Amino acid sequence: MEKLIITAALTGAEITKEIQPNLPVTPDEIANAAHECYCAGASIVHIHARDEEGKPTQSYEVYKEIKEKIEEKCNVIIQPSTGGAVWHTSEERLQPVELKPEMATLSCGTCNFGNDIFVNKEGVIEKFAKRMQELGVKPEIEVFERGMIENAKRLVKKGLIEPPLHFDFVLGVPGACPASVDDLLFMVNAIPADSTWTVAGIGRHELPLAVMAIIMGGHVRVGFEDNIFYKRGELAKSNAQLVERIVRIAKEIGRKVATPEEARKILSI
Ligand code: KMH
Ligand code: ZN
Repeated sequence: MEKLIITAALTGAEITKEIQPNLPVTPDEIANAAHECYCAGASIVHIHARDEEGKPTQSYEVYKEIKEKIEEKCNVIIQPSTGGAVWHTSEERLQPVELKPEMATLSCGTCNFGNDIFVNKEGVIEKFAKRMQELGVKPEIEVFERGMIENAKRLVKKGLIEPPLHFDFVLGVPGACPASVDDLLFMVNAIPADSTWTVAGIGRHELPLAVMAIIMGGHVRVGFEDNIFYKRGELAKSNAQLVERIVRIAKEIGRKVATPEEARKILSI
């Protein structure tokens, strides 16, 4: 089995310091959290930027500062979000791709997102894919619903993304695909055979789906964007604490953890 790629989704766009006081929001906090997660065993950090008031921003400048600060500390794969927050315009969302990071997310469809709608029209998805292709940025295809896999396959047919594809199944978002074992299998069985995949279980689904992925040969995403608790009723101390647990479980199950260099090879970056 391939080594395990652990992604740390450090901040997200929805969580606040009020509900998770250890949430990294400033560029320094995000870079420190990225470094801690790298030291713990993460090979990818998924980044959402915040402005000086702590609100989600897709500002090129803020992402640049975060990227530079992380690069000063370690060679972890930096994966900015192009999803941003549900209220960002597509122009805002695309800005961090201009930094030519090794990877960026590419959400491949529209879905309910709690009481909001996360809008990704076909034309916007294609525009994002094209720009990533032009700049040599590897897309991580974010899948919140089954149909999004078909949208990604259409992008391949149109020559806008190239196999091997890398998928992230985000399961358990209220209003989108739930997070049962059957849901995960349904997704995994629908992707092209040469693809790689990771799973991001939301809230209490994070840990069981991560364990499933470790066993199945998939990869794992954990972090405050998806889940702020270490266990029921107990907030996590840091993103790194969540990464450390995955490393321990992987070791117990006999799955080795990938370094960033190994992750680059697995993902054909
Ligand atoms: N914040 C969500 C609306 C991504 O990073 O690409 C979208 C999201 C996906 O988090
Ligand atoms: Zn995200």
